[in-house]
Amino acid sequence: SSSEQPYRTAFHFQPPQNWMNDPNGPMYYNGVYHLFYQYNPTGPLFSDHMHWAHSVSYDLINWIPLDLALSPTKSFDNISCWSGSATILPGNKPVMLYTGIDSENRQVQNMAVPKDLSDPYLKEWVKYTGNPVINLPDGIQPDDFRDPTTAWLAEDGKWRIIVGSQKDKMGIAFLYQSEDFINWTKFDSPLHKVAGTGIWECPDFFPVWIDNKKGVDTSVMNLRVKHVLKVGLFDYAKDFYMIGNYSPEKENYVPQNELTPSTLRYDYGKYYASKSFFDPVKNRRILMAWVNESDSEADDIAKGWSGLQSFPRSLWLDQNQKQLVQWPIEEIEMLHENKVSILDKKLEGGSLHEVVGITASQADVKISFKLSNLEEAEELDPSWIEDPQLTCSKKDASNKGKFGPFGLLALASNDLTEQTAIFFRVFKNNGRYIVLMCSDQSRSSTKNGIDKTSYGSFVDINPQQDEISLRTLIDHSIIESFGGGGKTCITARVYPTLAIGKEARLFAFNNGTESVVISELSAWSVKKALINVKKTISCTD
Ligand code: DQQ
Repeated sequence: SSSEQPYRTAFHFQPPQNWMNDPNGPMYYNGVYHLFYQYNPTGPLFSDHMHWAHSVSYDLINWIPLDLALSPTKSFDNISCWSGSATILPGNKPVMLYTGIDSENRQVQNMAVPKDLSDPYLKEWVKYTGNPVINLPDGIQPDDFRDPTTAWLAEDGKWRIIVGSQKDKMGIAFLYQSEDFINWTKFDSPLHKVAGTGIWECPDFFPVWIDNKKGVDTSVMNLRVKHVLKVGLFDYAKDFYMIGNYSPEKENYVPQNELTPSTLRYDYGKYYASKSFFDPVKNRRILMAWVNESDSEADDIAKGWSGLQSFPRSLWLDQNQKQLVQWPIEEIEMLHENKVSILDKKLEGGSLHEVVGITASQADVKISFKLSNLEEAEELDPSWIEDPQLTCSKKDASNKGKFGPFGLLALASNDLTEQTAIFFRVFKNNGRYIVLMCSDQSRSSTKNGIDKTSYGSFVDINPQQDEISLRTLIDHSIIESFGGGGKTCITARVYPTLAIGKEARLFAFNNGTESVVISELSAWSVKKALINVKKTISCTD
């Protein structure tokens, strides 16, 4: 029941029990969305024998659980079936490439196809008997070669994929080509590589339109697109991305921003091993990611499960062409109820305003703030820029500034001892203004033994012109926040002990000395979705 399992989610994807990590092979096929994921069917911790579990959906909200799609059974994958991606081949034929850990403990790339294309759910998957289709390259360690991407079709009529790797701490995206999806040859130069970044996990490579928010199918190549290369840096457990130009003639990728630990990230909280796919129904690119736990292994064993998928986001290139923008998919509106709104409400320095009338443990909240007299803002100390996450933990929600901290207190207990604060602070910097966004978990739970690290980053908005907006999805133990219309995203895991279920409260707060105006707040309760609930047919039905 929910009182024994206060951290299970209502609209974030999770299996009924056990360990889940990366999303695998997400795709749309013949009216159905498919999500496969890394799964340990035997318990709540990661295992030496990973499987692909499988669920399908008609709306990306409600999910039907199916049998395991891939299990470690053959010499080419009998230790584990690790992450991989889907490609829809001409003639509307889906195919999966995935990493197998073979009987010799080597990472190799394998292929699998649906057994029966007329089965609407593609329940059974057949491994190609000639696997592996790609062996370990010379000079690469056997455990440093994994996570093939969705393929794109080049103008020469051959497919391309990249596979993540490293050599001497140089992160590498190896580039392969194939005419038939079975025989693959490696290009001498990788698509991209960066020294010192360690292994690149779950790379993703896809085009985005330079001038609109729609999605682009993975093989589209023209002057109106730029290409995103996303890599998961294992050493940081974060997904970083570059935006740049891919030139198929030269088979290389020239990013406009280099990959460093302080470069662009999909999300500045917990968000890893993400994968995107093109949704032809709504012409958008959808992104999902693994959001792991912040509690202890003992906690995971006690609750019997570990890991969530982020709520699906659509993503596109920002107008300034320098970063991506992400936003929860519009299907969330199917689950909205009890809308409450507030207009033009002044929040004095040091004040709170409770949002009543919704279920605060299961909510979707949009709030925007208007600031005047910006000249009063605090002067920025340049050292605060280098590491915004650190700045957020030093200047936490209790640290009074001038403009900020102001934002939301989510999953707050009656006496406010428990609260997760998602907030902004505005600084003056050489006559201009910069906006810091933080998610402060330090008071999220009275429980110990939980990682309560604060997260933060800057939001590329100009408060002289724009309102400062925040959207936050709250779902029992996950809080996903989108600042500046999705320019900066922060996902956190929290485990309140008092602010659970009906006890949880939600506030707008301003702990700065300057007042701010809530120009608009809209909040909804979010209904429970049907996620991986096994339908049992009984006589009383
Ligand atoms: N998880 C998979 C790997 C991948 C890693 C194994 C990323 O294929 O590199 O479960 O979380």
